[in-house]
Amino acid sequence: MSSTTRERLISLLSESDGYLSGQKLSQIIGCSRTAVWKHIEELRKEGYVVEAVQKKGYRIIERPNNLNPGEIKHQLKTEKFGHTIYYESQVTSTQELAHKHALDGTEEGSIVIADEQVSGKGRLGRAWHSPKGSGIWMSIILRPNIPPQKSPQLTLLAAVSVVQGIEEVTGLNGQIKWPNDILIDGKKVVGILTELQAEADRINSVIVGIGINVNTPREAFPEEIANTATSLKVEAGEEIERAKLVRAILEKMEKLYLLYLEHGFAPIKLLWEGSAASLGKRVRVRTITGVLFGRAQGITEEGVLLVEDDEGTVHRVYSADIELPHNT
Ligand code: BTX
Repeated sequence: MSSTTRERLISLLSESDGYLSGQKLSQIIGCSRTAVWKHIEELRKEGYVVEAVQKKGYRIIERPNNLNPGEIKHQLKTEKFGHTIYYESQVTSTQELAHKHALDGTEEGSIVIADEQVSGKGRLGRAWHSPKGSGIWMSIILRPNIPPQKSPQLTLLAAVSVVQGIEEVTGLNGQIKWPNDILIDGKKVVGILTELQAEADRINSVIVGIGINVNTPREAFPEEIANTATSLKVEAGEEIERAKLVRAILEKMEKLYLLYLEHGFAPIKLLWEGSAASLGKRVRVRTITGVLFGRAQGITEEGVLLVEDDEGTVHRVYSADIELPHNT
């Protein structure tokens, strides 16, 4: 079944109050009733429970917890974000694929999303554990007209959007650890990786990669992250609908992105500070040049972290890993 027919069928059945007859569906979609029936069978194979009642028609009574474009687009309230979706059941890394689509000129707000990544990327060549079916592994393509040195601000913007999306869908309160981790109860539930396609003074595209442990069971984390990672399901105590969370994040992110383009970083900075885990606290800062201890004072208008050491010198930290007191 072509993905557009599937998307149409899912949204028609989802938006209808009651049953929709095979005849009506075939008229709207423009295919035979037998073709509609075949499409319904395909949906069932994907995990939809579709009730069929004689003389009335079809009705979806249960949806699978999947990330198919039709599921994400159903009820998506954005102008642009998520309107083009490249979905794959398995990829090496959604970042890799997003770079290709960005080069090919895909529209701003396009997303690449996968059910599984076999070599998910973290920062600095690290790996991101991205098992099948339990997370959100997604890359969003942006084309802001800003100088390349401002691009770290988009990582912070993405972090705020994800915190807002998580709160709306699960009620959980994420805390942002500068620059790109979201923690719940001190454990990492989200990682964000921002990459650029740019010339010296001009951005062609920014690829914002977001990895969220959504329904990962506690025991499914590999040993090396078992004590530092958590999932929304573990924290909320219930299964979370992934497509709904993707929608919420896209909606929040589009709003903040438009605000950012119009008013700059200042309003984003305020929101970011409101969810920051490290501000005012003693932190250990690991950069490529060494380790620094001090108090995280805040972030600058550019998104740079300010850390005051024990001698009272304030350091500007552009890129580093931060450790908070309870895990130092
Ligand atoms: P990071 O370098 O800050 O974090 C990577 C570190 O986090 C790893 O070294 C490991 O200790 C730990 N870790 C690995 N996997 C997980 C996990 N699932 N949950 C919690 N902790 C973990 C963070 O990098 C940026 C991650 C971005 C991931 C997204 S997914 C979509 C997109 N595609 C892609 O390949 N990467 C991004």
